[in-house]
Amino acid sequence: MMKIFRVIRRGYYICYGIVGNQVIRLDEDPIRALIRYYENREILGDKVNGLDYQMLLSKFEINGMKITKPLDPPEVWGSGITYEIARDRYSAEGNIAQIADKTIYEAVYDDERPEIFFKGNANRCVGHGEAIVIRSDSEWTVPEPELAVVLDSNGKILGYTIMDDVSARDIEAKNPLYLPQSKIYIGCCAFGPFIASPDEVENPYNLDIILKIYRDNMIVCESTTSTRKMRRKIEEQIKYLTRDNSIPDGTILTTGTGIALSKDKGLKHGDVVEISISKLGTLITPVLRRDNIKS
Ligand code: DO4
Ligand code: MG
Repeated sequence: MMKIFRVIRRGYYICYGIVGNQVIRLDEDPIRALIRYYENREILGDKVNGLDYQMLLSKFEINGMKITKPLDPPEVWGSGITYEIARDRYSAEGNIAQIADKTIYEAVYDDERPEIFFKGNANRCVGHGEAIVIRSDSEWTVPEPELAVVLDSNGKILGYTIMDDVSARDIEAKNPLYLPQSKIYIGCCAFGPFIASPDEVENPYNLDIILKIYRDNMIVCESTTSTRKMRRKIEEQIKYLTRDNSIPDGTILTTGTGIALSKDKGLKHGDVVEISISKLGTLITPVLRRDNIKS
């Protein structure tokens, strides 16, 4: 059982593994370390004493070490409308396109083929304690708290993590052809705080997900769901992602949201989003609005 996290210190990445109570400074990059662990349960590195990992997660930065995203995903993909509630909420917002007598969201929910979309790459993602972004042209951007899997190039699950599929819902609601603009931009995606090896999680279909949004230190939105409600199984999502499509080692697939916030629950500049998933910890990210960021 292993968890991997990464820090930046003096401009360099350092990658750590947690095995039981031991912290190990890993000898290789996190994707190689996850593959090695997956293939033969081996971890290369040296034990470290005195690194208070829990403190680092709660303070984001200690002793010149700043926690960051646990790896640099070469590609991030998303699945959509994998929960009934997402189908219903997405279908209810505005003048939604139809296929025959169903909204496009009802149609994709019922179809054999899932919705799979490109979400970005490493430079669009942030980690624990780093800011997610509201686009300057969006008035309704929401967090989507999701279980995500880290894959190798054969589609094998190397690990699990929390992902926030931050989405400019108004842009997609206006016209579904705008989906890439609602989903892909700098700061559109957060994940971490760590990657857990599959044996840490055991059953990915029994995890509680809690979302909290803080504004001026008060909770302004709180919602919960469980991966028990995921209708589209992860293996099925991976099957479609990898069909006639090669993915590099370390690709992340985020498995869809079971919490779909309405228009009055959109994010605002200065909010803080907190997402917890059983066995995967808590991912905390401040929120910046692009046109409020001073360059
Ligand atoms: O087109 C809709 C995207 C839905 C989505 O991201 C989700 O269900 O999580
Ligand atoms: Mg999503």
